[in-house]
Amino acid sequence: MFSSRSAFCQQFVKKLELLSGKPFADTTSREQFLALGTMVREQLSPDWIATNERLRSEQGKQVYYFSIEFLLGRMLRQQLQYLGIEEVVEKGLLELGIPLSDIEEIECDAGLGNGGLGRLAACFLDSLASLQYPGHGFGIRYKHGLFKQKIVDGFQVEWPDPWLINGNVWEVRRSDEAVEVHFFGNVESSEAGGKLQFRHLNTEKVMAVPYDIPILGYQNETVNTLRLWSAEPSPFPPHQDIMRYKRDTEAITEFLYPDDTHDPGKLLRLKQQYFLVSASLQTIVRSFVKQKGDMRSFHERVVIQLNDTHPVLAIPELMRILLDEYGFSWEVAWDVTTRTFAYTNHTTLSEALETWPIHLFKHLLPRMYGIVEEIHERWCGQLWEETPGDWSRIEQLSILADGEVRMAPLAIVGSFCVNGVAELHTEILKKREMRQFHEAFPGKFQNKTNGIAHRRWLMKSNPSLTHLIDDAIGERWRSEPAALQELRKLEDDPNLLEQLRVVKRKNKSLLAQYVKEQFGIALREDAIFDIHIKRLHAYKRQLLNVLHILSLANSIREEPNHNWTPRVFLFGAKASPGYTYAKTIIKLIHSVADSINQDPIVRKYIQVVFLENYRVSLAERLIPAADVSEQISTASKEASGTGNMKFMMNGALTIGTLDGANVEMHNRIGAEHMFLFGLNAEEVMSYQRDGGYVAREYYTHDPRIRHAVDQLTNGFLPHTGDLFNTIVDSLIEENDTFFVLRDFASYLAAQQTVATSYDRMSWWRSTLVNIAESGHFSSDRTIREYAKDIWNIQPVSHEMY
Ligand code: 26V
Repeated sequence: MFSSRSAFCQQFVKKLELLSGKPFADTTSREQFLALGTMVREQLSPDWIATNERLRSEQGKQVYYFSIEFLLGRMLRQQLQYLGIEEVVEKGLLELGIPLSDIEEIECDAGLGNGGLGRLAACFLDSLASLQYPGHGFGIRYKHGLFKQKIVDGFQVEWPDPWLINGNVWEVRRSDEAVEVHFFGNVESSEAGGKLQFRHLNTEKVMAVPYDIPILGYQNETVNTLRLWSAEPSPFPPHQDIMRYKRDTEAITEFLYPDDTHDPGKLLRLKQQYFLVSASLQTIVRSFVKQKGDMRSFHERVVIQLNDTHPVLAIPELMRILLDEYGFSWEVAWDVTTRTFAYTNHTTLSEALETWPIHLFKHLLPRMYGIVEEIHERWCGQLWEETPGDWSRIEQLSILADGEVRMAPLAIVGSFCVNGVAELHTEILKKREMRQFHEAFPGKFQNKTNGIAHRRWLMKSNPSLTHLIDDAIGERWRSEPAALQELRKLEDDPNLLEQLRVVKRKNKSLLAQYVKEQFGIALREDAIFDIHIKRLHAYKRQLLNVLHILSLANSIREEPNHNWTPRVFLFGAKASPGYTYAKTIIKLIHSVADSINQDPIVRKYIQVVFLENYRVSLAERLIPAADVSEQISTASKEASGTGNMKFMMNGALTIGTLDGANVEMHNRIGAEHMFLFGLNAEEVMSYQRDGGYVAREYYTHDPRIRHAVDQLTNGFLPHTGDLFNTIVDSLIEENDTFFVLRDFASYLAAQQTVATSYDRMSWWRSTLVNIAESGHFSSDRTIREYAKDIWNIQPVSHEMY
C-alpha cells in the first residue's frame, strides 16, 4: 500500500507523466483517471494472482455465475475503498489540487444490463468476493451497453452507449485463453462399436476472446474474476465473403439487447446466448481437466448458476461435451449435467418467458437441437410412464411445443434446483406458474430472496449516513449487515433521530446541487423527495403515480389556501425502444410536469421532474436523497424488486403494495413503518381467475379518477392532442389490466398519510427502523443462502497461507 500521502502523490505524478507524456500541470482529468486506475490495478494484481493460485491448489468446489447481463456501474471509488486506500488517495489528490470526485466523473458506467436482473448479478459478484467464496462471473463484453436516453420535447430518444471508446482500465485481455465457438453447419452421425457418434461439420467458427475484470472483496485480499467474452473473426476465416463473415462475427458482441424487443428474427440474441455458454464452458472444462479432474465427477467441483433462461443452452452444451468429446453414455452425461446446473427464475410474466422458433434454432445450432430433442423425448417418455394418456400434462410440461423450444422447461428439467427471488414470487411459481413442474419435482424448488450490496448502496453512495451509523453502533455492521439491527436500541434517542434528519437534508441538498448543474432545475429542498426509479413497464405502474399527481394538483387548485405539504416527484426510467406504451408514459410524465410548472398556484407546492438517462451512477445519487420510495407494482407482478431494498437501507419510507420483496420488508418492520395500499396478490389473482373487475365503474363513480383521467385527453395538457388516447383506452376499453383505477383511491389515501406524517418524530423513527431492518436485504445474506442451500461451497480462508 502507499505508506503515506506524500508517497502516493509522488507515485501518482510519476505514473501520470509516464502514461500521458506530459508535465503534470498539463494533464487532463481523463489522463488523471487513467493513471489512478492503472495504479489501482497494479495495486490489486498480487492479490489477484494469489487468489487464483489458492483456488488452483485447493481444488475445492467453485461456483460460476452465468449471466447475459452484469450491470456494474462505475468502479473507481469502490476499488479504492475495498483496497483501503480511499482516504490516502482522496487527500493526496486534493493536495495536488485534484478533487477525486472530478476524476470519478470521467469513468463511464459499465451499463451491461437492463435493470434488476443485471444489477443483481453485479451485487452477487461483490458479495461472493467479500465473503471469500470461490465464485466467478461469465458474461459478454458488449461494445455498446444499454442505450443512452435523451429526452427531446418530452419524448425518449435512444443513443448508442460506446462505453469502451476511451478504453477500459479495469479489464485485461487474455488472447492466450481465446476459444472457438461453432455456429451453423450440419451434424453427421456414424456408428462405431454399437454406439452412435455425432460430428458437427462445416461450421462457421468465431473466436471468443476473454477480457477479465478483477472483482475485489472488501478489504480481504480476495480478488475474483468476471470474465467477459468478445467475438472476433477467426484468424482462419472461411473462404467465401470474408467481409460479411467479419461483420457477422463482430455483430455478436456489438450491442446489449434492450429487454422485451419483440423481434421474431432475433437470431443474434440466440447467437449471443450460445456464444456465452459455449466459450464459458470451454474455460471451465479446460481448467478442470488441467487440474486432473475426472469429468465423471465434474459436478462435485463445479456448480453453475443460470441467471434466468438466457444462459440455459449451457445444459445441452455440457451434454454435447460429455457425449461427443468424452464419449459418455447419455445416462452418465445426463447425471453429471443435471447435478451441475441450478436455475433462477426472475419473472412470472408470460410475455417474458423465452421461446425460440425450432427452424431458427436448428439452423443456427444443429447439434444443440439434436440434444434438446432427445432431452425432450426422454422427458416426455418419463411423463408418459408416470401418467399414461395424460396428454394435457405432457403438453404443459413439454420442452418442444408449437414449433418452438421453450427455455424455462428446459432449465427446470436440466437442473437440480430452481429458485424464485422472493417468498411471494416463489410461492406463485410453485402454486401457479410452474405448478405442474413443482408436482413433478417436489423438492427442486427453493426461495432465495434477492439482496443488494450494502457496500455500494450504503457505504459508497451514502457516506454521511455511513458515518452516522458507525458513530451510533460501531463498524461491525459493515461486515455483518444484520448488526444494523443494533440501531433499534436507539429508536427513542431524539438526538440520533435529529441527526438522521440532518443527514437526509444534506443528501437532498447534494442531489439538488447536482440536478441544478446537470439539468438547470432548482429543486425545492424543504419538500418531500418522492422518487420513482426503475424500468418503465405497465405493471410497475408509473401511470398510477402520474394520476395521483394530477389529482393532487386538482385538489390544490380547489383549495389553494390549504397548508399543502410541498413535494418533489422525481422519476427516472428507460423504456424499451419498441415498447410504445412505455414511451407514451414518458411523454405523459413530461406533459404533466409542464402543466404543473406553468401553474402559478400548484407550482408553489409541487414539482415534477423526469431525470433523463437513469443508470447506476444516477441511482447512487438519488437513493440517499429519497424521503419516499415508490414501489407500487400490481401485486403478484414484481418478482422481487431490489430498488425497494436500496431505498429502505438509505432510510426512505416505502409507499407500496404487498408485492415481491415488499412483503418481506413489511414482515420485518410492520405496517406502521411503511405506507401500504392496494390489492394484495391473492385479490389480484382471484380477479384474474374469476373476473368481476370493471374499470369503467371506478372511472364513473370516483370523480377524482374521472377528473384526472379526463385531463389526459381533454386539452388540459397543452399540445398533446390525442397522444394519450391509448393510455385512456388501456384503462377503460381494455379494462385496466394492471388495476390502476382499482388501487387509485387506496393509493391516494396512502399518499395523504405520507403528507401528514412527514417530518414528525415518528417519521424519523420509521426511518431508523427501516435502516435497522435492512441488513437482512444485503446480498451477503442471499449469497450465504445460495452457498449453503444450493451450491454446497465454503469460503476460501486465507489463514492457511
Ligand atoms: C422482461 C419483459 C419482457 C417482455 C415484456 C415484459 C417484461 C417484463 C419483465 C422482464 C424482465 C424479466 C427478467 C427481470 O429482469 N426480472 C427482474 O429481476 C429482478 C432481480 O431478480 C427482480 O428484482 C425484478 O422484480 C424482476 O422484474
